[in-house]
Amino acid sequence: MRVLFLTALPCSLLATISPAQSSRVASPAERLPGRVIDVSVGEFFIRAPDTIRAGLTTFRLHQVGEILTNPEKVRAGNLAPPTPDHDPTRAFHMLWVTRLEPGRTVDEWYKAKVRGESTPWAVDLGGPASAAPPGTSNATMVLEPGTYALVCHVGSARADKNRSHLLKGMFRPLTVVSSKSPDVSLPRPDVLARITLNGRIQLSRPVRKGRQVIRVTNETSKSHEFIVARVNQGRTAEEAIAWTRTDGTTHPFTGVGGLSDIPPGTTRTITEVFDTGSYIFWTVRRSATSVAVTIGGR
Ligand SMILES: [Cu+2]
Repeated sequence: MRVLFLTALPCSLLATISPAQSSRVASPAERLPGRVIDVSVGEFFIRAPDTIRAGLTTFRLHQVGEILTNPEKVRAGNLAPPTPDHDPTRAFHMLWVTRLEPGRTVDEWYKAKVRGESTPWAVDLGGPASAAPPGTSNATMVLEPGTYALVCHVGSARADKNRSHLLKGMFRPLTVVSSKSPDVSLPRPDVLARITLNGRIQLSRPVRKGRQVIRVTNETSKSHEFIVARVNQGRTAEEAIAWTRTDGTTHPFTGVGGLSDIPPGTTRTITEVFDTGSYIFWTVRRSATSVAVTIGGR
């Protein structure tokens, strides 16, 4: 596993808001693997437990900031161009789980980030991407005992550090304590998604309607995000892949899940519930690195 530096963090998800359009089916279809840890994110905070047990863990991410309380404002703001006074991505949050080497503290890690220092003793494990409320996103991984930081790195890759959610306070410590008999077996996947050369995505089989466990493996030497979005009604997958914020149209897709980051050579699992319709998966939202997925009626 390699260390992920902030400047290399992908943040291309950040244009996925669209009018509320839930593609989710209610539980029990949304049951998640392992111990489920609910994490809520808003401007600019992370709410989560302080301590959890080691083993198979699913982080379930809830957006509770203005995207939930004032979606019209966020939608308009997201379509407006960035200026020194306006950050179109201020209300979009993802989660990165970072494990610190023994003896290191989250305070020490944050101070290093503020100073712009590298932290080779902090290992990024990725986490869930963003989903439009009321949907949630999730990421499943096996956690060892130790000290962790939960972080939102949105905006951190930009030269303008005024937009860094981390520097605005979006981090918190998490202690993982040992468990007597931790569950460490990953859930059986319905679909394997391989990220190959230059971020291309290869799926092992068609994605089906309903609950799908997708195991994503990054076979490249670079970090990649893996985004799952639903194509909005009346729009097409091709339009969604090609769309830019300056097109003068509303968003053609809605974020439903995925991963903020998959470090090189690692595997992460997501659980999504698909309804009939069109979806796109991408590492970078371009035709070469996106896959259109159509879910039939049965
Ligand atoms: Cu954030």
